[in-house]
Amino acid sequence: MGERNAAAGRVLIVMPTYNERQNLEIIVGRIRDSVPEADLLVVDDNSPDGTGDLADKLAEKDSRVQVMHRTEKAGLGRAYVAGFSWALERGYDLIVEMDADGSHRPEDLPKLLDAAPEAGAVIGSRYVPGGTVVNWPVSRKFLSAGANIYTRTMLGVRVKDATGGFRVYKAETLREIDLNGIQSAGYCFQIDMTLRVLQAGLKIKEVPITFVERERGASKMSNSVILESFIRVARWGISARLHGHSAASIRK
Ligand SMILES: Nc1nc2c(ncn2[C@@H]2O[C@H](COP(=O)(O)OP(=O)(O)OP(=O)(O)O)[C@@H](O)[C@H]2O)c(=O)[nH]1
Ligand SMILES: [Mg+2]
Repeated sequence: MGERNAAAGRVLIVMPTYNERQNLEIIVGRIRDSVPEADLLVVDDNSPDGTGDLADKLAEKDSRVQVMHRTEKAGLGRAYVAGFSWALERGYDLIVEMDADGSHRPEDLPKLLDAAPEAGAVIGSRYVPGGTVVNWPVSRKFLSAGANIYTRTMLGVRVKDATGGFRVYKAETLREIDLNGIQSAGYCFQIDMTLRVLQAGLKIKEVPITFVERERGASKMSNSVILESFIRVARWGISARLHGHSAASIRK
């Protein structure tokens, strides 16, 4: 494993957190076991439950863990943009997106990293053969499946899990993208990034994962996050179609 990632280059996992105190230590331990050679950046939005302080304590014990403290809850999209810029400034070769709530299993990460050379970005996918979701209520399954079908239809993307947030980007892919131009704050950020990678003319590879519903802490999914996504995707899709394209086929 060490050899593989040494060949692929330096890996940084960017992990946004908001009130994940109950999850953080467990997930960091699992990351250490699964990908010991990767560095981790926790991007905390001043969580009221003290996640940021706990992250500092973990960072004191482990030089591979770093913490970025931001002042207020501004959405996972903004946290990722800040984390990506941090990674590029420090010369990382592969940048990972991963939730702190245990839904993205660190044990799947070696598989995603192995696929990284084949594409501009790798998505850990729930909706390709072999991918699964564990412990989701029917309502949540509907929301996610519906969001993906809507996105694929509106934008003309073939990616099966365009909203998935367990990903690996090559640094050169992130350099091709205007990160500071990204407005999407919530999970719409994932769709935004999918579109931008395709519009840069790069390939996306989907690798099956097992997605597990969080066991501890509260979801940050909200109606406003869903609405943001619905409106932005409609705007991108309709404006591209008015110009006679699908959004994914526009080259930027
Ligand atoms: N820094 C930061 N992190 C956030 C913010 N919102 C969510 N997160 C983190 O982003 C990750 C995903 O958030 P979740 O609440 O699990 O949202 P989700 O995965 O879209 O929804 P569920 O499937 O219901 O869990 C978690 O690690 C959160 O702590 C935010 O505003 N700022
Ligand atoms: Mg989650």
